[in-house]
Amino acid sequence: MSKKFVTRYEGNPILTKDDIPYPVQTVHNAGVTKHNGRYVMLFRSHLDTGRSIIGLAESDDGFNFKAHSEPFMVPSKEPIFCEYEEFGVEDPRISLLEGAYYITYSAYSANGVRIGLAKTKDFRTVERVAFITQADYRNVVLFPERIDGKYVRLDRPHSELNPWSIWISYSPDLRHWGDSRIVLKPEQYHWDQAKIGPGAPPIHTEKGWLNIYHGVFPTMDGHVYRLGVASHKFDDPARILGVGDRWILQPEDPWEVVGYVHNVVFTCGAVPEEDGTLKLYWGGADTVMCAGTAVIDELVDLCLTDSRPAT
Ligand code: BMA
Repeated sequence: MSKKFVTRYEGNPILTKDDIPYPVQTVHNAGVTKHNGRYVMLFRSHLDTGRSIIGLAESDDGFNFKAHSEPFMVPSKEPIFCEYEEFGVEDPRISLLEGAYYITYSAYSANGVRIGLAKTKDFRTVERVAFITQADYRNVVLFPERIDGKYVRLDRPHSELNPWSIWISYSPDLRHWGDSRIVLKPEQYHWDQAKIGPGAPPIHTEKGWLNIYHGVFPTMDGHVYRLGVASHKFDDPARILGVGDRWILQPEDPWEVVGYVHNVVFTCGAVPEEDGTLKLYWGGADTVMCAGTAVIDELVDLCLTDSRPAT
């Protein structure tokens, strides 16, 4: 039997639409962080219009979450923002950066999909900061600290010519981004051959930044979404130290195999713990939220010792 890198929580799924006090069709693709010793989850929900909003749930142990009575983010009514998020807000990622929690989310409108940046200190109020990409971007994760004085992110533009790949970009102020370079591409005839994208915000480890990303494989029965890992050099994250050849998680539980979109495990968040493990969170079949644990060193070793080419 091949090695299991992620141990699923026995109580999965940890959050479903039945746990939400307002009407939603799904609970999936959540960013998770710790705030004042508690776990805070921002989850995406489809409404019965097919558009998405973002809800908030909290937990003491990282597995048993209770949702707040109201959504946390719905499409903005404010000028500029309302033009670009009318069709919904999706797939939030949370990074604690210099004392504030920054949320990157996909904003959908007739103008396409682009990335919004929002900010909160307490998860009670939230303010929009700016749109930080043009259209045709999803899956943006911020590094949790400045590197060489600059803010850094991994992003995933989509274009027709290039296979959808992971890029890196830099900013002096979190609003203006540039110096973009491609760092990680799908590998041909491999589990992540169709497209890849950043998943959880990068995690600081002793051997570089751990990047848990999603990769997609096309089959006659539709696309399969799985998760894999890459390690980036600590002081120069444009340099990849290794990319794990094997996936770390694939759809296996019934609620990952069947749902709103079949055969999907999709992460937007992982929380590192002091004991060297991390809690990994993923949406199952775009329908429910699931959790599991992994040993950080094992994920890093997979990147460094059993690697496939990065580009
Ligand atoms: C991607 C995004 C995700 C979703 C995944 C599987 O393109 O839309 O939000 O989880 O597809 O449907």
